Amino acid sequence: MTWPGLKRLIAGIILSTIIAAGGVHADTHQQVQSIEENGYGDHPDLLTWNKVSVEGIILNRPDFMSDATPNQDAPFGPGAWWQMYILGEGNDHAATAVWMGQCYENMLPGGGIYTNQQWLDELYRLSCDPCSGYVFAPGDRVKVTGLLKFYNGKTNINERHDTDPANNFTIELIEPAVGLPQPEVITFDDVKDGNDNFIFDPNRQSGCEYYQGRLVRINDVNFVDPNSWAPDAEMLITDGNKTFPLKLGIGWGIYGGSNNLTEPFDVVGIFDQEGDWKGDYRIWVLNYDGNGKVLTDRGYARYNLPGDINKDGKLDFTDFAWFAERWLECAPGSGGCLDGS
Ligand SMILES: [Ca+2]
Ligand SMILES: [Ca+2]
Ligand SMILES: [Ca+2]
Repeated sequence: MTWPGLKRLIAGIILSTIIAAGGVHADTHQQVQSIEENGYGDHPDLLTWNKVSVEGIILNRPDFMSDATPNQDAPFGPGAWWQMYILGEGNDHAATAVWMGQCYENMLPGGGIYTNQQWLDELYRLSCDPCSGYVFAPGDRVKVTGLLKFYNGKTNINERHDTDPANNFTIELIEPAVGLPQPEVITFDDVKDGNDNFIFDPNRQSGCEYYQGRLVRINDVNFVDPNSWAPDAEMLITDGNKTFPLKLGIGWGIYGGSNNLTEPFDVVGIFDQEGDWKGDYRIWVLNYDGNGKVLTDRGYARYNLPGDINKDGKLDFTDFAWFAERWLECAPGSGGCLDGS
């Protein structure tokens, strides 16, 4: 071989070694969420065992979205489950949900069930960066690597409902505390047509698909039925003309049970889809800080009254009853309570 030929060979070997060391390249969230005309996902790795990586900003605290308390004996469905949304940045106008459950056997025979301790270990593994031990929070920039699975309108990263460690996904820190972006302001007309039906664009350039998974704000709305407020409740908001589904999370500002919003109010939440591939969109608000004007959690309350559990600015029997009702409850993994349980 001539010297120039040998040089090209060496350069080629070095280059391919660098590429191999780089591991899985990151897909955009737009690539992962891409769909066919009927709304079903069309990413090629929905049909392979290749793990896919995406990068973006953590949008939510999983514990405000679902109750992940271990329950290995859950009779139906996944029992305990956990979900985190990862938001694309820059031109990557999409987002991907990362999901797992404890009792896959109820969902997919052969999928297995995590024991309560295994489930807690899995959640702990996913709650912090594997190298540094840094504990994740909303606003962190991370890289998620795992298998893709389409579910009810979204392409998720999950374990394909199998406890086999080969199906694990990983979350790695890229940069801590980058911060949450400002929500994108939308109107009912952006996502609902003249007949109050969801606008569905399979190219995902407009309508509901364009906002799926994104942090959005919708201003000047009323509840259709304010009395349906409850943790995890499905509500409806309206501008007096069109309506949109709103799902409340289980953040403890919502658990307190207080709806003190002055109508009309604004909403900031995650634009989600779960159900029909071309419909069943909703805005998911995971917590409420009691501010009275915007249904969202800005991270601080309207009043600074220690012990005001439902954040209504009053320390009264409601707070006491809430406290008394849960006296001596303790969270799994907290080391047990005074009564030794
Ligand atoms: Ca969709
Ligand atoms: Ca696993
Ligand atoms: Ca109170």
